[in-house]
Amino acid sequence: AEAGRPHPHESAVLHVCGSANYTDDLPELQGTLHAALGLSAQAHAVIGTMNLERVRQAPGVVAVFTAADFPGDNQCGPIIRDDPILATEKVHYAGQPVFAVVAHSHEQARRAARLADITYHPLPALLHAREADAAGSYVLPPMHLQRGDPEAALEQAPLRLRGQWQVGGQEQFYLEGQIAYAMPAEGEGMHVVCSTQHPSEMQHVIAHALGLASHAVRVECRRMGGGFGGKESQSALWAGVAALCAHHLRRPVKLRADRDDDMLVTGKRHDFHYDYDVGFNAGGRILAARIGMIARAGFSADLSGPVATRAVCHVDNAYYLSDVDIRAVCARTNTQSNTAFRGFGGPQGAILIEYVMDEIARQLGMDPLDVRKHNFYGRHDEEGRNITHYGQKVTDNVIHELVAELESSSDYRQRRTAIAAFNATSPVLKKGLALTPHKFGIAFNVTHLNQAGALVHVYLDGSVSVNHGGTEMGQGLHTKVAQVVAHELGIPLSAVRVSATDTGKIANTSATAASTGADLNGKAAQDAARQIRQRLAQLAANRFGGMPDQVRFHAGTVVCNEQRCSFQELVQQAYLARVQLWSDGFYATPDLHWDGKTMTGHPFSYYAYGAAVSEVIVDTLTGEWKLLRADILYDAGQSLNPAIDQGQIEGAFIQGMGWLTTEELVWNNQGKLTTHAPSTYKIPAISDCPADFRVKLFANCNVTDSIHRSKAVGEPPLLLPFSVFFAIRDAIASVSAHRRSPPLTAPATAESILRAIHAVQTAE
Ligand code: MTE
Ligand code: LUZ
Ligand code: MOS
Repeated sequence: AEAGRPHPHESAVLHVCGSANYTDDLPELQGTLHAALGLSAQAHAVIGTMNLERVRQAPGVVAVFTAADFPGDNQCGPIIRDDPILATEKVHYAGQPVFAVVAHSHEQARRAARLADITYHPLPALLHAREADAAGSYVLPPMHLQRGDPEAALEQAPLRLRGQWQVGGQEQFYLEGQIAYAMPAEGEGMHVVCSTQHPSEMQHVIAHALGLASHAVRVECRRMGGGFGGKESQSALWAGVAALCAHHLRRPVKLRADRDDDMLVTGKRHDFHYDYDVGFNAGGRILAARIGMIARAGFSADLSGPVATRAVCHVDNAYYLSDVDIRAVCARTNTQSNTAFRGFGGPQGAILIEYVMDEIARQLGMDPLDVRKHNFYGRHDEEGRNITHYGQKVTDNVIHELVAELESSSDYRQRRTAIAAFNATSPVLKKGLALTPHKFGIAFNVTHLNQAGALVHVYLDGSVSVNHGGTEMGQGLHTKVAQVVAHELGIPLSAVRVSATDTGKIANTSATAASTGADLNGKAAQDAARQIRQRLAQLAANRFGGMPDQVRFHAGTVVCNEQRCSFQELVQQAYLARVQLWSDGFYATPDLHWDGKTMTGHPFSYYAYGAAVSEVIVDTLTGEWKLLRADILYDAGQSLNPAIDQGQIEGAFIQGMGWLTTEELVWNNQGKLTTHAPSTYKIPAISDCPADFRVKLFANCNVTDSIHRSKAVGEPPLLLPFSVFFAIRDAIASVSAHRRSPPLTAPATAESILRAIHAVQTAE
């Protein structure tokens, strides 16, 4: 059985040998030209005059295009049409693309793009989320969710905690930048190879931009060097510009973003700003909560609506909140349009309640773990305390068992004591410890996106080609889907190959996002493979006698009525008998619904649980710190591939740790992003991984009928490094012998850590 085995990533050897092809590695067609973008120098302005003569005259330049050159819609907004591909009369953020220049070489195009002479009439710019909120500047109407009587419950609560907090944004920092290579096809057609999580959306944007029917546009992606949400909607600008240039010039045009341009142009994870008011009892149990969240959307809506919705649906994290009032707004600021990033608002929702848990514990002098446990959703066999604030019943809760196992396997209590002893005799270096859990809802919260298609082709030599709507960004989706098909047909994994994602093969696909890639495409591919297996089983039963459903497919052999033949022999017989050896497959996740007005329903198919314990050491004189050890227990259900899942968990953990610690986005007071390269924006390095890193999968089986009863793993582990942040906070609190609660905002950079240390010291 191929499902469930720790096979290496299908491209692992190619990856490490440097021979896996990314978009920029494709051999260039003869006559290929290169484009670059001219960016707005201002955060908010009316464009006065745009003199592009010097750009046109620059060496190697072939053409210059602006918004006026779109035969169709100059538009790449994924949901709302507020996102021009190239700026029109106004610019809305510093870095917004205003024109494209095409030259013989990449370098010539980039040099020419700097020569534009554009005059601007500046408009007032809103740069901060709170400032935009105060001005009532939003990209979407506010969201509101209420359950119970939070007003009364807050009044009656014996203890109360009010405050504000914030968490920063995060650049996706995919190693392969945004890129699109557009090749004119016969007639007016266009073939675009690009780095995207959403080929169908690219097809639609290009078709609309060029005024073509969708059938004239084909978009293809073999793999990405990372997407992390940043190529869900925002690959469209690059695909749209490359296609525009290729359309007019009838020559192949490649647009490859330089890292600085990529960071200046594209949106990031939304920074969130919170106001909370929580009532609780002396045991630390939350009785009521009023929570306001401001998500900084940037200049346009993009995916901010579903991001804020996911944040609202994750403020509970693993905790039962009886009476709540939650408001969320998407603030319009004159900055990049923030977009999907691993977790998609879920981390920003959940970390607020974890901050509240930590605050309550510090106020009550309790171990934060005990406060957390006291607030968990009820055990799965327990009625009451198991309906989320948005009305979905939690039927698969394993957080009690999972946290108990991790608490014990990580020696949490013993280490807590040892750390207290260490801190008592260490004046400068302080250690901290934290355990944080997560519960993450799996499914697109936009119900109709939960569908997928696949094609399975069986060739006469018994080898199998699979195509499905999902994209490969390093997460191992193609490996998992190939495993599902190999399992279904009872053949070795080496007999199955997944080909590039292609809009010409599967139509109307959803983005590979919301961690649903394997859930959706695995089921669709299983459906296709199953149909072929059933035809083959019927044939075998006809030949050998017996019932079709008793035919067994295993390890490349077919057994029927005590006779056996190879899979390949049966395939050849099927061909001669004129039996169809390929099939399509389709899947739509059942039982999902959502009412956007009341923010209630059943948006998720199931929940993925996990928990982590982190131990850090902080230098209280410099603010430097190190993660000494991390223990993780993650619920992947019956994992489709434990090796790949472990990689996803490790990667997400370190990526989330970067978000909450060293990665800081800084805009100057003119609205220019000053951290637009790795020299000023610090992502984690291999040296930041803990020397002692213990990742385990929790023994579980999905109660929902997911693909082979597995659970998604792409995004949820990004919530595990909350434990790193709270361990740092714990270390800082020890400076005041845990009498003060450190005012630590995220990211906990060295500066932020020093500020918090200073605050607890001066309060003493
Ligand atoms: N892993 C790698 N190596 N590269 C990526 O870009 N993206 C993450 C996650 N893991 C990503 C990754 C995000 S944001 C999502 S939504 C999921 O993978 C998408 O893939 P899946 O649904 O197949 O898990
Ligand atoms: N919802 C969601 C979405 O939960 N995750 C996503 O990535 C997404 N993308 C687009 C629209 N809704
Ligand atoms: Mo992932 S943020 O859903 O692409």
